[in-house]
Amino acid sequence: LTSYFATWPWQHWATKRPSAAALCFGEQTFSWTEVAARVDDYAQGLVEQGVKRDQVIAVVAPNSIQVLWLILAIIRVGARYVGLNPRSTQSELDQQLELLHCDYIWYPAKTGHVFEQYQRVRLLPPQQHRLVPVTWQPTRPATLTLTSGSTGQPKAVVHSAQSQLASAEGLLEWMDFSEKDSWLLSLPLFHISGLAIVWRWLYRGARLVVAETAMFDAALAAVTHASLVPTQLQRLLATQKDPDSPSLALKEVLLGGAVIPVSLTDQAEKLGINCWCGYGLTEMGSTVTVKRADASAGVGSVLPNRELTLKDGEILVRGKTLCIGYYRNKTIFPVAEDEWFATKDLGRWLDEELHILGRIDNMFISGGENIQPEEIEKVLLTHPVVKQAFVLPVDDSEFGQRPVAVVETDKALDENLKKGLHSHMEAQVTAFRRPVEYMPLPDTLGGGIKVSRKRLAEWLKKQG
Ligand code: 4YB
Repeated sequence: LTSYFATWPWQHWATKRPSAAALCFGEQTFSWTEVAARVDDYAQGLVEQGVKRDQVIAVVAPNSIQVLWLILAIIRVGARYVGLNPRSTQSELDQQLELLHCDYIWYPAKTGHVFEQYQRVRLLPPQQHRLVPVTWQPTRPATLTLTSGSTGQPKAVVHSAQSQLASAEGLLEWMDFSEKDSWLLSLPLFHISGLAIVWRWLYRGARLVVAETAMFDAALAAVTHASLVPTQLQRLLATQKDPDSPSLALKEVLLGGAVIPVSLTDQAEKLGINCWCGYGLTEMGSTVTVKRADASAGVGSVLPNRELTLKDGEILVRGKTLCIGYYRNKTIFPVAEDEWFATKDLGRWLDEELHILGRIDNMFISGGENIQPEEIEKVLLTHPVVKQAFVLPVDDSEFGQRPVAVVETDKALDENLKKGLHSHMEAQVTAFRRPVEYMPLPDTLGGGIKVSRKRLAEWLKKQG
């Protein structure tokens, strides 16, 4: 195994380009020397609080510069970082923390949650100056990332620095990201898409921009690079219609996590933003396939350091970016039975590019016919007012199950629009696949980085 750096990546850059700007937070800029010094300080602070190698530290917080310092310091002491979504309910967090058996927890002063059983750590400067006795070992477990899958049962995916640097290396062979460029920390550090930004920054020795929520839009206009889920890009394009909005420095946007409508990338490209359409997953350290946006709805071809094959329509993946395993009961279990990891995603090659057809476990049966919800969602998304669309089954005495559409629209979803949507579908979708009803996506379920189908289904059940 080749290793990317001979020492901690921040130490490498502190030696190579000590005064280059590495990290920007509001008005503050840290050079690589300053980043390396801070990480060592906070790492020493963790050691003084009792943190040891291989221990697990859970962080329940939205993105902030503190969370970034914590992640780097945790890795520096040979411990393991796991981020939890602070918008989860108490019972979800309790379930996740139980799975993780974490040794310590960090959360901001203001929290709506209770974490009585867990010992709290702080981000403290060291009391004594002594170097943390852990050397750079790129293959040791460094981060745990929760992924819920379809069942909603969380799994903790373990990655090493090596697997995530391999992910960064492959992507940056295709996508330009120079030392002078800045990538906004535009996705949560408790999700693989946010962590992947940190590893690309470390791999390249470029600039990372961390913004408070209130400054997010301004920061997004000022950086050169960002990773966005399609709904974030949609929001950005909407703000650009305001003549007072700041002009964009944004050159490259990496999209992923959900279906990326061609109409969306068309609009962004017209504003001069180079859009990259990706398909990725937590187990592979984010992006697996990618392409520059074009007229087709595919997700491009396989990046270096990854391999992909189809088996009975299912996407299987492997390679240097594959995680070490799943963490439970204080043990790391392998993710793949035979070296290939089965994604549960259905895919197809069309003109040398991968197309994602949907998830195997979203499929349902209506009157004896298979229905793949994503197929219907794709058609809904071609309607000009539809911004997000989800098709879910509802129980039906005659058909077993029938499709219902939950949509986010530009205009109010009144009877008129419902009729419009129905005729849009009538023209393109066979009768048994057409939604029997259209409902507005509730605000409480539409935010965040990914809409949970499990939560949507629970909400739908309550609607009667
Ligand atoms: C898709 C999909 C697609 C994933 N079409 N379904 O750095 C990045 O690659 C990045 C940049 C911007 C936004 C997101 C990312 C990601 O990492 C996304 C990775 C991700 O979503 N991981 S996940 O474990 O939470 O979910 C994986 C699942 O998401 C896949 O198994 C697919 O079902 C789905 N998905 N990209 C359609 N382009």
